[in-house]
Amino acid sequence: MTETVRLPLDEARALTVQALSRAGLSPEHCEALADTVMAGQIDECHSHGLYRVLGCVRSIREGKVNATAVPEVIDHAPGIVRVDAKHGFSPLAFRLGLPLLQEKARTQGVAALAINNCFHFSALWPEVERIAAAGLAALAMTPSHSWVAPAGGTKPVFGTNPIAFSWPRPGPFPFVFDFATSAAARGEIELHRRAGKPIPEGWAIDSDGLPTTDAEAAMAGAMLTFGGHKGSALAAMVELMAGPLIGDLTSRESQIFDAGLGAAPCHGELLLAFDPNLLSGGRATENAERAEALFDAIIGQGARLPSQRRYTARQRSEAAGSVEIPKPLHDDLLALLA
Ligand code: NDP
Ligand code: PYC
Repeated sequence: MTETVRLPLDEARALTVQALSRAGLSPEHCEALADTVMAGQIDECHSHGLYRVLGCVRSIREGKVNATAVPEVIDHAPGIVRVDAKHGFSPLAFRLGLPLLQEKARTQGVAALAINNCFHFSALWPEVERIAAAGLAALAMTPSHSWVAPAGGTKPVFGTNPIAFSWPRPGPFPFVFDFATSAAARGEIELHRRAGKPIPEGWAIDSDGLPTTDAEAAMAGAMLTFGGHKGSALAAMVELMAGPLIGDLTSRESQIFDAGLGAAPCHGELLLAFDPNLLSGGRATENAERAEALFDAIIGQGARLPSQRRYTARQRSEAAGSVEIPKPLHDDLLALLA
């Protein structure tokens, strides 16, 4: 079993900020990235928690990321906010575009936030949760690098292309799901490789197109979509909606842009926000009750809602005031300060 290290929350955050800052990232980006990776670690989303700091630092050192980028928020149309991330990381761009997205959704019923030219490394649930906290429903999607074969094929075309959705509920925990359209996130395979563990069958094929449970061979071959042709079609939708639709790169184009450097994917992200009150003709309260009845019907039979595991983990981490990470990861993070 891998040895672990327990870090107080403030120490984990300080380590994150120091590592990113040492790599040359501006204070505004350091804060936005630290919030994102700490949220991931607190919710025990290990593939998108502190582990991501390693990839972010590598991306900065490779010289592709604009570490001091100041995102530009553009009031593009009555229902569209555009944020040009100027080749910086996405969390700050999201943070700066969010207020105008919320304002537009409340006025128009529906609004889009198109983030362009961003390096994207994070989970999407922190973003859709923020939108739900403002009483709005949300959808978010983004491509990545072309690592995933289409159903029926053997060569990578799609990214791991996550889709996230949120629905505001009474209390602090909205209904949220957030999943890769591949059988698992790339980060999960990377964590298996780091731990020297095989991956489950059905996640990937090797470079000869044969099923593999070897994480290294999977990363050199192609990942598989979840649900066969269904995940494949959703992955194509994400490519189109968060790529050409908003004037940004597909996962294949992002991979070419990377030129083998192994930096975080660079492309766009599309977020949509919906005002339940305007869209229901002012009957938001009644309709929220009907939504709660739906959730009751799910939970009432012993099924769990997506994000329930995360919310339980969050309560556990907050009560402990600390997070637990593998010792090899802690060592790698400390090495970034040397
Ligand atoms: P998982 O398969 O671990 O989980 C997907 C979703 O399903 C979560 O909302 C999860 O909730 C929920 N879920 C899992 N099991 C159950 C269950 N038994 N009943 C009900 N709901 C369940 O996620 P992925 O590996 O697909 O993705 C992990 C993360 O990687 C995502 O946050 C995603 O945004 C990120 N990612 C980011 C990319 C990028 O380009 N930026 C690319 C690909 C992925 P819970 O968390 O509570 O278990
Ligand atoms: O885990 O697939 C992934 C991923 C890609 C970009 C960020 N996370």
